[in-house]
Amino acid sequence: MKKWMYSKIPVLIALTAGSPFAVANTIVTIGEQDFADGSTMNIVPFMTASSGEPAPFDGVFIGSDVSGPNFSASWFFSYGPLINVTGVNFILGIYDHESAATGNQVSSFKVNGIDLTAELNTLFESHGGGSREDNVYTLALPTTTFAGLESGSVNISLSLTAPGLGLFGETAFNGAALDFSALDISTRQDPPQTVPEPASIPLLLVGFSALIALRRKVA
Ligand SMILES: [Ca+2]
Ligand SMILES: [Ca+2]
Ligand SMILES: [Ca+2]
Repeated sequence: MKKWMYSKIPVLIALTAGSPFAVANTIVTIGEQDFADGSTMNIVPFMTASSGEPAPFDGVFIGSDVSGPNFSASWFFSYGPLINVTGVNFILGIYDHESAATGNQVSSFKVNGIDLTAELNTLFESHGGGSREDNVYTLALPTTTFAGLESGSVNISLSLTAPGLGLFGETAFNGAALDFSALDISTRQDPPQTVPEPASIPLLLVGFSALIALRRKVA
């Protein structure tokens, strides 16, 4: 009768896992944020706080709730070209836009000519917008805007419409003012292409597999 005995030593394989790509954030801002979301103040403190910042973020009230016209402004971000944009947040601090009034207050919003009126209006209607209220909104821009954002030149245009809000209810026009605006741009950082990669050393540890046979002879 024969009896075989053998032992196993596990075979260890260390996989060379690919390291995830790093992500960098580029933040460009026009004007400076003077008020937190939900702040309510009269026009004079608002104008004073933003005085001296670049137009249209210089505290000047654009249009008029009572006599018109409606708010309309455009501004321009300029920064160096970027590559591999993976996400962009558009951030806006705006005063007295009055989305709390009935209907939609955003009549037009474009980023490099791409119409995002509905997207910004949904955000405006989601909260804030009381009379003399300053709100800060963050809108994640769709991928259709990324090519333009990689160019480093971004035109923003925003127009509002009535009704606004006044002491005696809704108004025939809707003026507003701007506190600040920013773009928070995420880019994927690929490994440098000019540096040769170190020789890949696959960590393959082959364990020993021993087979020990004991042969016994039964007498
Ligand atoms: Ca509204
Ligand atoms: Ca207004
Ligand atoms: Ca400001």
